[in-house]
Amino acid sequence: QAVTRTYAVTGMTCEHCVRAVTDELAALPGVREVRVDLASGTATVSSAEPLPDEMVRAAVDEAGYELGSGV
Ligand code: 9UX
Repeated sequence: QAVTRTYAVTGMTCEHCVRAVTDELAALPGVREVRVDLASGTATVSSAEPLPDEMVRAAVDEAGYELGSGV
């Protein structure tokens, strides 16, 4: 069954930011669904298997933003 986790993402200020983060996270292996919310600064990712934190961090960094601590 899928694993769903919500991450804090800092630095997003517009819908283009949201798109960039969404696209990077969606490209990770086994990802089924990504929902990035600008207002709360969160990204919720559903994946077939748990994603290593460093993989998620690298994807958010690649998009130009930063993974925050906690949810
Ligand atoms: Mo959202 Mo534009 O950061 O640089 S305001 S993409």
